[in-house]
This record gives sequence, C-alpha cells and structure tokens, in this order.
Amino acid sequence: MAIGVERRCCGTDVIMADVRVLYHAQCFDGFASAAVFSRFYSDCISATASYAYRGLRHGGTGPLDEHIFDHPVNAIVDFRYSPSAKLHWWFDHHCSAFESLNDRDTYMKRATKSHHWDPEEPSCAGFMVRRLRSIFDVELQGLDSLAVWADKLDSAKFQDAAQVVELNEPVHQLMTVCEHLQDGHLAERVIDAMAGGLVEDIAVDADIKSRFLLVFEDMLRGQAVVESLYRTKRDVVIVDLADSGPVTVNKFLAYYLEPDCTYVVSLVRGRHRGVQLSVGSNPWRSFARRHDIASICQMFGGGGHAVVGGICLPNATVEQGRVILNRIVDLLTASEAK
Ligand SMILES: [Mn+2]
Repeated sequence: MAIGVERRCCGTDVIMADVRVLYHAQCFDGFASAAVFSRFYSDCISATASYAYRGLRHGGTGPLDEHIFDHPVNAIVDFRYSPSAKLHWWFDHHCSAFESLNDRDTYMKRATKSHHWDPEEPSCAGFMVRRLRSIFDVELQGLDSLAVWADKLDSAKFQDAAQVVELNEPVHQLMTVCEHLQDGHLAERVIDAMAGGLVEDIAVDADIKSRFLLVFEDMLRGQAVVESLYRTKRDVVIVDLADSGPVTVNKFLAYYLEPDCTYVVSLVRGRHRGVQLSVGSNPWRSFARRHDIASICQMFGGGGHAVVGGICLPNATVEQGRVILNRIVDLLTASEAK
C-alpha cells in the first residue's frame, strides 16, 4: 500500500496522495481505524490508491477547519463529524460525534453508504470491519484480530489495573506507543502493518519495543511522583500535579495504587497555559460509582462520559484549578456520607 508523501512549498501543500485519512491521534483505535479504512479502500475502491495520514486531536470547539480536507478524497475515522461536502468517508462511534443538532441533521439527511456512526460500538475499528463487510461484501481478510483488540482496548477491557500499568503484553505496549506517537514514519509503519493484518507482528517490532521502553521509563518516573504526593479523601484519590512540571502518568495508575478507590480527580497544567482537571471512576469497581461524571464536569465548563470526564481551563490559574478540584472532591464525597 503506497503512502503519500506531502511536501510543503511556500505554505501550499503539494498533493502527492490520492486519499487523506484523518484519524483520532494518539489512540490505538484511531490507528486501527485508519488501517481498516486504507485496507478497505485498496481492496474495494482503488488498488493503486496512495494515502496521506494525519492525526486529529480533541479540544477546540466549532466546526472542523475545511482546510483539513485537502486531498481529492478525504476520510475521517474515529473522530467527530463534519458537514463539509469535501468529507467523503466518515466512521465514528463517539457519543459526542456531532458539534450541533444541525450537523446531526445533515448526517441523517445525507444517508450515504460512506458515512457511518454507531455510538453503541465498543471501537471504531471493530465497527468499521463489521459494517464494511456487511455493506460492501468485502472480506478484509486478516483484520479479525485487529477488530478484537480495538474493541477490547477502546472499551478499557483490562483484567485488572496491573495489566494496564505493568504493560507486559506486546499489544498493550503497542497501544502505549500509539498513545504517545506523532504523525510520521513510525506511525505510518504501524498503520500499514495493521492494515496488512499484522497487529501482533508490529507489536513485537524492535522500533516499537524501543519506543515503548522510552515511554515506560517516563511512566515509571511519573509513578514515583504520583506515589509521593497523592492523597485520599474517603474513596476518592486526589492527584495534584500542578507543581510537578511535565510528567507522564499512566491513566490507570491511581487504581493500581489504590485498588479500592471509586474515583480519581487530578489537576495538571495545560499544555500551553491554564490548567486541566480530569475525573475518572474505577473501571474494576464500576458498581461503586454514585455520580454521573459528565454532569459534574459540565458544572465547571467541561464534559465527558458518565464514567470519565475532563475540564480544560486555558485561562485559569493553578489556585483557581485547586478550588475546582476541591469542590469536585466535596461533591464526590458528600453524597457518599448521605
Ligand atoms: Mn475509538
């Protein structure tokens, strides 16, 4: 499968690929979905097509910029919808796929064979394999294990916290690399291998292994920092990293350190400015969750799902972030006392 090369010249993209594949960046399911798409396109639409991949990140509101649809054929996978006529293919499973009711209407009215959404699906890559097989009668041979992995990892079906914090299994290591990988040669190698049905093979590749070890060392340093400063209030773990500088922390670490906790609330500085808060509930003690986390985050300008959410405050000071952190902890612990 040919990979498109782009050159930037005087601020203008010189188009060298046939298909632009925009995928959810830094996410195993995003990579897997990009792979399923290019494999489908090559098998079903054009055997000689070349692809230019680009990861998209959450954050920022308003419609997606038209400029991202810069190739003759443009696809978005595992990321939100755009009503642009230049979006030729779209697959997603996020509840928050539509910016507005208007966008949702546009999607419903378009009713094409090339735009697909199902928020009940555990992963976008798994959804794509199932949907494409049923609609286009295409075999997509060798992609079953990719679909199974994407379903498992994107819905956080891990045995226990140790499995996802100690990261001994190759595909879990590949997942970790994907979560820290920017666009570029290695990202394209991963997508290509996944498209060829070689997810287990690329997971044990030497370049993936060495990249994993770098990330894992950072995570171990992050773990030491969290262990030194986290505190608990009833069944809530509080992690305030606002004064810790940039640290890499495994998002399941708190459940590994405090397996009996129900919630984790954390505060970090924003990538460029401000602060970010995240609120999560213990996936291995889901019966203990007493709150809808999305609605708590919405009270402070954030959002998310019932089980996990976040708040981005680009203009807030650390002190303001701490006030919100404490208010959230109070909310989470207050109803427990009732
Ligand atoms: Mn996904």
